[in-house]
Amino acid sequence: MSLFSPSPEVQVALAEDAPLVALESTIITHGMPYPQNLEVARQVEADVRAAGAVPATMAVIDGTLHVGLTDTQLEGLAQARDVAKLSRADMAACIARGGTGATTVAATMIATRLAGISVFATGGIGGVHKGADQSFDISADLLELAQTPVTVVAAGAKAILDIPKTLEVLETQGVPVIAFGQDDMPAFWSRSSGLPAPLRMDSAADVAAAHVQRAAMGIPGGQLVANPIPLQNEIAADELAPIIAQATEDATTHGISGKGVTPYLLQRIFELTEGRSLAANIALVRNNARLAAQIATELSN
Ligand code: PSU
Ligand code: MN
Repeated sequence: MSLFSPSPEVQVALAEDAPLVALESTIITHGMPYPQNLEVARQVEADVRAAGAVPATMAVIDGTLHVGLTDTQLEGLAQARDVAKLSRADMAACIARGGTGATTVAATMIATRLAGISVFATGGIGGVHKGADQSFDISADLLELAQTPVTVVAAGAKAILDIPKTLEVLETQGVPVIAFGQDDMPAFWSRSSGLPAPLRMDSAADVAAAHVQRAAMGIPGGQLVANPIPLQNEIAADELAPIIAQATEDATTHGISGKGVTPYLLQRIFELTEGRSLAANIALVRNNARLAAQIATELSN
């Protein structure tokens, strides 16, 4: 039984050991509104190609785990409503049932490993939510980073999360958190969270070398590369703070829990910033895709 279906382009790249960059699909179905989600998904794939690598967007469609999507499949996902959000817990069940779903960071990492790909680009990872001492809401993304050997390029964790606690969990789980080109941990829409990152690297070659070293030593798990949003696209943290507080309060008022929390907060912040959060989000995902392509190129050399 073949566990996944590569697109023709991905199949060729895998056979030739060409650089590949995995991309997730929850950002398309649950992270951005249509039609911007489709435009971004296409643009990010184009960015990966322009940087000399092959994009592999992951999704489960009618019971098949696709590694690399056709444009028709991408469009179908972008327009679909009520698509399942698949993480480590539900991806296998969805496939077994013949269902359709978008992959989160955790599920995309699993697909990435199955396909033999090493690098994955996204916007932001899930983490420890504010109020986690009561809700226990900690994203499966953190535990996936601890066990699946994929280098994930993200713009840090969103300020909707408790960033200090997210860093603590990553440290406990033995996940290298690498700020790229600066000392501070980035915070998604803002270049700095005000907290120092545990590690700093300044070149794609260094990130690739650390990935190889970890594998050679048999240390399970991946690396998180926290790549700051480009300066011209940044939204100041103090400007966002009241908006995030409002969105978080609204989530509590409406009794949102479990898988619904992150999509609800993203949608609410989009509304409250009148779409400005989206422009920044798009810029940082593209920036991450370009860095991931460089890391993948270093790894294939
Ligand atoms: N953070 C973002 N944008 C996103 C997500 C997280 O800034 O689109 C998505 C990713 O797919 C991530 C998932 O893996 O939300 C985390 O969901 P949860 O918090 O339910 O684990
Ligand atoms: Mn959660």
